[in-house]
Amino acid sequence: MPEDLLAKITESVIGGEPETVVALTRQALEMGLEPMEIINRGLVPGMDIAGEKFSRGEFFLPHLLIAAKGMQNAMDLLEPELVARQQAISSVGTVVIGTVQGDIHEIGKSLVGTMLSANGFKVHDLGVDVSIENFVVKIEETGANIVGLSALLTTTMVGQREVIEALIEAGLRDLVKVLVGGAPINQSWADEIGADGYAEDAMGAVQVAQELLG
Ligand code: B1M
Repeated sequence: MPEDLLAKITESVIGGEPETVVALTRQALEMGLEPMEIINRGLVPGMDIAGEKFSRGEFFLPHLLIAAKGMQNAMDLLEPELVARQQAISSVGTVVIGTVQGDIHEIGKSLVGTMLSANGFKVHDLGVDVSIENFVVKIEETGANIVGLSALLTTTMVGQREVIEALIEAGLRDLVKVLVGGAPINQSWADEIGADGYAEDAMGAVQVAQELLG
């Protein structure tokens, strides 16, 4: 049953069993489950529960790391499937994406990058803990239409504002749309810092990016 399999994926993410996560993810694909369904109903709930346990002091950093390893290994399997399922469209725009300075959370940012790429955007992923200068330099170098700024911590979300300020200073603000996201981010924060768009998840990011480029 797909429900049972998704529940087992969730459990094995929480239980810190990366090899089982990958084996079950492969099984789910073979059963015909859609990659986004496996991500949203199997893997992400596992990460959320691991995060909640961490907040309650039941889990420590090594638990989060091993849970993340399970999800990342499963994503290695799912990413080519995600890309293959989308229609190849000629490039609809260029995106520079990264997680802001001081923040090393990678999985959500990478998923957003993969979905943008699968939907025809040319994506330059700068990785995590990206300095303000690196964002600016890459935007100049690539002539990107959109910059995607991910932040997972309340202490690093201010980095999104700092990138916007640096873009204004560099005279690039009118040339590039700013898309922000990450667990602590919401529309009112995006409005407050003068971002052009906010998305709650990876599919939402694709939709907003498409809207931003008209
Ligand atoms: Co961290 N961590 N973590 N962590 N971690 C959170 C974010 C936390 C909520 C856990 C908790 O306490 N409940 C908490 C933040 C609290 C806060 O600030 N309010 C937290 C903390 C406190 C920390 C540390 C400070 C812990 C410590 O050291 N004491 C530390 C900080 C390190 C740093 O960055 N400097 C830390 C470290 C880590 C690990 C390294 C162990 C690991 C990351 C490993 C890795 O990425 N390679 C980790 C993990 C795994 C998590 C949780 C459990 C899961 C994050 C994740 O990957 N989710 C997380 C709790 C949680 O989120 N439930 C937590 C799955 C992923 C698909 O979702 O990243 O939300 P997400 O991305 C979504 C959306 O947010 C959105 O779309 C994505 C896909 O749908 N989105 C965008 C993301 N970016 C977007 C960009 C967009 C648009 C949408 O446009 C550009």
